[in-house]
Amino acid sequence: MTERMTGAQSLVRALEQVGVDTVFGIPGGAILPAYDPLYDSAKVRHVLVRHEQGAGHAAEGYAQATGRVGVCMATSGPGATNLVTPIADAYMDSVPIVAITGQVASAAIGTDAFQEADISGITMPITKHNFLVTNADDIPRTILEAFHIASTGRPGPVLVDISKDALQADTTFSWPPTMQLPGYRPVTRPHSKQIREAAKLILEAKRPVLYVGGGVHKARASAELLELAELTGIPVVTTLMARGTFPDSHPQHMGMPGMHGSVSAVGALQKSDLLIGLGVRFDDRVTGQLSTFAPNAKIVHADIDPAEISKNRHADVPIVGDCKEVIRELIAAIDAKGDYAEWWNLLNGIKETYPLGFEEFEDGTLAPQYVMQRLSAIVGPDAYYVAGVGQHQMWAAQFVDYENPGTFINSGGLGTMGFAVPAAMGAKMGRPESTVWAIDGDGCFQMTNQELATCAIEGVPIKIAVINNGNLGMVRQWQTLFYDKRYSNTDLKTATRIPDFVKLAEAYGCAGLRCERAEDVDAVIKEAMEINDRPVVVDFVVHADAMVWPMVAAGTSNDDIKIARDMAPKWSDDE
Ligand SMILES: Cc1ncc(C[n+]2csc(CCOP(=O)(O)OP(=O)(O)O)c2C)c(N)n1
Ligand SMILES: [Mg+2]
Repeated sequence: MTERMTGAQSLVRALEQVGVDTVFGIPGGAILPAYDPLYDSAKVRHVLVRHEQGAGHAAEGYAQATGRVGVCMATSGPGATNLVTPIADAYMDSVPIVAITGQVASAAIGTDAFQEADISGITMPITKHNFLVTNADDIPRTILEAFHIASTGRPGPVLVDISKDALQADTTFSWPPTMQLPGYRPVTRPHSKQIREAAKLILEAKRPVLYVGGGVHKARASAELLELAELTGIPVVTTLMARGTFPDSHPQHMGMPGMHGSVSAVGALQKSDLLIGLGVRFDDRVTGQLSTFAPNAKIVHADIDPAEISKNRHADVPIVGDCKEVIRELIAAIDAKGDYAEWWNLLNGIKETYPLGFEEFEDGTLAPQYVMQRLSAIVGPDAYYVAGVGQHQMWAAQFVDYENPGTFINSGGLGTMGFAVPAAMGAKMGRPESTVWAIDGDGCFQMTNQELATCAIEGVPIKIAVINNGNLGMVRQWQTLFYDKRYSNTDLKTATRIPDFVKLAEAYGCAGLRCERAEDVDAVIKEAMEINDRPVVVDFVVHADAMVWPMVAAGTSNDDIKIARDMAPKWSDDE
């Protein structure tokens, strides 16, 4: 099919052709030509957000909940630069989004024109790829390429910056265009020799661990993972990005490793003689001090991105490939069972001795971890939980039980405060039939809560648990531990009800509830679960001094994990 139309019309047609149903954005001068045909599209719903950062995180939430590419749109200059944070966030967490920005007219590029910013230059290091389009004829092909790049191989953000004159020019639309991506050929099939080597190491190992990261769910390989784990009997740890990829309730699950991981997960890695890393980055938050990380372990490292392999820790057996195919081939290659009985004795001992726990407060104030446990118990594992960044995020990772892949959505790599509300909105729009709870901090919530207006107006009834400890709690925790309790600029004074989150919720057309005592938690959660005609904000007023434990202090060894202040687990009886 070939039709005459404007560049802007061809953009909207291309979006329809690649299957876009939702775009989050805000118009402005340079992108305005695109908003005109968008007005008529019967297939693409544009959601008018209140801040472009919200558009970007909403696209991420949509992408993570659906597995499809999320889309956001902004105008040139400040509109585009407001997308920088979510683009960087998507890059760090390998989230497939396409960001479409208007650019000043091509003749004005480089003249410091009104609202000009070199957004393709700015985002060069934080996008998987980006395009500057100045010719209307290139728009459909560029859109097709952008969606292909964002969603294949290691997923990630792609920016398409289109000059205003290209949007306004006449062009011919024909579909499908031919992609021109020489050199872009992600390797998905693992090399069979590497698989054989890995299988051999697995059989020889006495203390193997499946170290599972966000890449496994991105490859939609959790069923294969379960099969491999049960076939081999190897213990599994799930990183922050992999919570739910392997069921928490499974007896082989050792928990989350890392700075705030469980003793059993951290201990399993440290004492292992073989780590089978699947879709992981050996991130510093998992390894702790790199030189002392899993000192006796050989490494099998499978990832679709060859740049990840041996980036932080040398891989004895590197495997480049899609995790689904890698795991399938490992299953096929493993024809006997290793003997891991002693290993399991040790690990089960650690798991029993050091379960996750928390402190209750004698003055009757609410423990935030208790709120998580009750949310988990009442709301259940079929909901999506979307966290902000800070202590509440760690408690959400620790104390909510995840049974289903992809049900915990958070900002892992970049650690972006303000992620939760807009990402929850995007997740709910992608999965309208599911319950979506944002678990946010009182600090984070104040960064992006304006998207409550979007949710209320667009009919997106998310639920938000604000874990209100009155402080930038995670920073305060570090001040308690490492800065002699000198609380420089971490008291938000939220305890003085500035703002009053219940009134704020109501001002935005949402329901607002408050909970301050343990005995009310269940009733408030149930009340929130019953409100489905508008978003609900619950202000959980919790104790300011609750801390996240266990903890491996930044830069120290995983071996020095503490289960509370100055309290180390006893490892001695194991070797
Ligand atoms: C955009 C941004 N600015 C600053 C930080 C540093 N930071 C990390 S956690 C945190 C505190 C978050 O406070 P709150 O949302 O109240 O969560 P809490 O830790 O109290 O649960 C801060 C300031 C960050 N991660 N992101
Ligand atoms: Mg806080």
